[in-house]
Amino acid sequence: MKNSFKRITALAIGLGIGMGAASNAFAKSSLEEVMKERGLTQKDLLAAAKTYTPTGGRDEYLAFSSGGQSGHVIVYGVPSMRILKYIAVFTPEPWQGYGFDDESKAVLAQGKINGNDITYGDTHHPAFSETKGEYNGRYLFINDKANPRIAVIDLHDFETKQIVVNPFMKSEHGGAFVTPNTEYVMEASQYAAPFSDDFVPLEEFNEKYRGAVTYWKFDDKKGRIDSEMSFTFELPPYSQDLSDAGKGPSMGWGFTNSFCSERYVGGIERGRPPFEAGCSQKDTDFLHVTNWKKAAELVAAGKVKKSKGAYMIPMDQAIKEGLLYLIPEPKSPHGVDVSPDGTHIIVSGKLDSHAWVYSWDKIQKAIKNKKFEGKDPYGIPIIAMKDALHTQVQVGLGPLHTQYDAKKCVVYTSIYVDSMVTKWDYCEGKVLDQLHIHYNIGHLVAMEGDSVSPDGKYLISLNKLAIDRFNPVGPLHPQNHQLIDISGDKMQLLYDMPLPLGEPHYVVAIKADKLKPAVRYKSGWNSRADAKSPYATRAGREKVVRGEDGVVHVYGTVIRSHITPEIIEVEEGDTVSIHLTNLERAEDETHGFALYNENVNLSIEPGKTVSATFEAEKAGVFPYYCTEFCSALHLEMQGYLLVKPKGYVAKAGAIKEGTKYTQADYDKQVKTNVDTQAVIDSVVGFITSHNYKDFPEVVALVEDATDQLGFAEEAKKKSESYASKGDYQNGTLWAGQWWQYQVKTADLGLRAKTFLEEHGAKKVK
Ligand code: K7E
Ligand code: CUA
Repeated sequence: MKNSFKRITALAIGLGIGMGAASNAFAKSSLEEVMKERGLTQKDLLAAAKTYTPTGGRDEYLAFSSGGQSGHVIVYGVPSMRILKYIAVFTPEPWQGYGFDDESKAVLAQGKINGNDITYGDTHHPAFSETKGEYNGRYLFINDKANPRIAVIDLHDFETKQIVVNPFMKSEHGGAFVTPNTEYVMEASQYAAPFSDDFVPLEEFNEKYRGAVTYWKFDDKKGRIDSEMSFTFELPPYSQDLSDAGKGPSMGWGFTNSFCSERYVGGIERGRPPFEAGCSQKDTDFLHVTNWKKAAELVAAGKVKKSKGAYMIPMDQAIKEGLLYLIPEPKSPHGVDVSPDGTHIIVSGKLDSHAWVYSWDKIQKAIKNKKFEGKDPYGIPIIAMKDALHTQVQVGLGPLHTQYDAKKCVVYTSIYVDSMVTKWDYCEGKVLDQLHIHYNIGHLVAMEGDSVSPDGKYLISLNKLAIDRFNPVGPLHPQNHQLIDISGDKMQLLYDMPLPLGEPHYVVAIKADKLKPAVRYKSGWNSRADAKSPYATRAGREKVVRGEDGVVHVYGTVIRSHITPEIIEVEEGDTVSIHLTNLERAEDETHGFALYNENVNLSIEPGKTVSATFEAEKAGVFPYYCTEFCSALHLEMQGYLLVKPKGYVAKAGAIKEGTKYTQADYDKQVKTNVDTQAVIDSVVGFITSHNYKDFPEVVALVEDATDQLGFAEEAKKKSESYASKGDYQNGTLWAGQWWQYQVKTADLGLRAKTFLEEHGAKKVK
């Protein structure tokens, strides 16, 4: 009997249906028992110990992952691999109210193309802002491949602030990559297309279709891209791919890959061999080398003309001024990665088993000596491969991207076809280690791997497929990010994390302590514009007014646990604009606002002011409420929008009370309140008799509790005033409100007390 149970359990584990077994494991008390029950090895335990983060623990790094077609950015901790946030970027996202409030709609509207709303993105490459080549933790940029756009995310509040649309491109891939002081954000096109917006037949591909690389000027003070001062290089129709910015000795230069430099145009249906055949004929493609520093000087000197309202440097001008060069590179390359010291550039060709290491020193010499092997059909000088190459290393089949280690000369290259990571030395040109992953790695990321001083430690393999790794969830599988320990000589696989949101391409990871996000906004803040909102409303100043614009403006507030106003009356046909300010100062006291039928859904973090404008087309009753479980009386955080028929005349009479209250009710409530106050006093006694001021978290809680107690005092006065006049209906109700504030105070006080107990606060005299 016992044996057969064991067998069934083993079978269940083998089949991956070990739910019962897993929960049994919890009942076991010794490590050995748990290991046996779950079939874990010593190696597993070691891996677990390296990733497991106990409750309340923090991660050393934060990873910002592209969210692929979701158009978001995914934030997770390393090494725990716990997902912390999805940042809405190109796509509406209800939890954050993104694309539902007027303020964020304005950001999304910046991303319109030819007047069309584009409410998704194909995000590929996130990049941190840098100072002297180090991540400074202030901004994150990300590109949209499908619709050539770049977004700016402020890491002060993890919100998207700006979207810029490339005026020349019709698709892109080589963004976002930043120059060492975030002077510029690089964006290179992918599929060649005419710069103009009209029809151009494919027969004119060579003459009229173009590639490009744009250097978006970043205004660090404003935290926004300055389109006016940005410029674009016109490039041949070579299907430009990834980019990277030079640093150190290569500072001032940018590098951009290409594939299909054959300039092949497919057309299976016309009987032409497909793109994939025509785009892989030549043994080499071109690495584009652009001098942005000198280009910026030309722009500043007024020597660059504008086209479509933006600075554009035509190829002949770039050639004449010495701003643009080509170098042959391995066929159909993908990544181009500049070394932390800026001396080398690694390019891998997907259809070549080698990684190629270029020497910036050699490239520079060739440019200086005007030593070229010829020109391309557009007259761009070509530096011979032998005059640029440092070495070639056989790394495996289908090498894609390379990341740099903290150890000098050590790099990791993703090997797509062989599904592995190759660790190698680019100075000596030798392979050091290889690790198989599951399956088909795309990008990979090492900690602070794109900075001038990579940290190494962990590597994450960003896999395209998740076959046999997780419980099946239908034909569409999650992606799989695999955490690898690279601190030793041998790489060690630690953990699989499924990522079920779009196809993430690239990730960047930053030391967590470089990020200092806010816990609240300045009161009445429009977070998207980073300015005080004209609709900011203070407590007691709530109002509904018909503005000069004919719009009914509701200036409202939210605070535990009520929305003011609780009743909004408008007339059918009115345009209504509801502006809500969250009066909370307490951490994590976000309120939501959902309104029936109008597609209004807001997220109002402490201090924030958001607006929702809509047409009240039909008369009716429209309940609204808070969507965040913000307090015990959260369900009661509700109200009604009453849209009255035109010319409606109110019927006489007051609202009939559902329940009548007497003096006995009043006395009972007051007794409860007095008892509650005793609890509060004892908690306050505990807190003040300890060194709570040494704990900023507790100081914040105490501040919040003091506010709530102040509100309780006001309600108490109202209650007593009504009762003294014999109005026990209002007296009881206000006594109830007085109690509500007491409950919030007690809740905060208890949280503070628990915190002090858990953190070993000391008694003071
Ligand atoms: Cu998928 Cu960098 Cu767009 Cu490679 S990219 S994998
Ligand atoms: Cu505010 Cu629920």
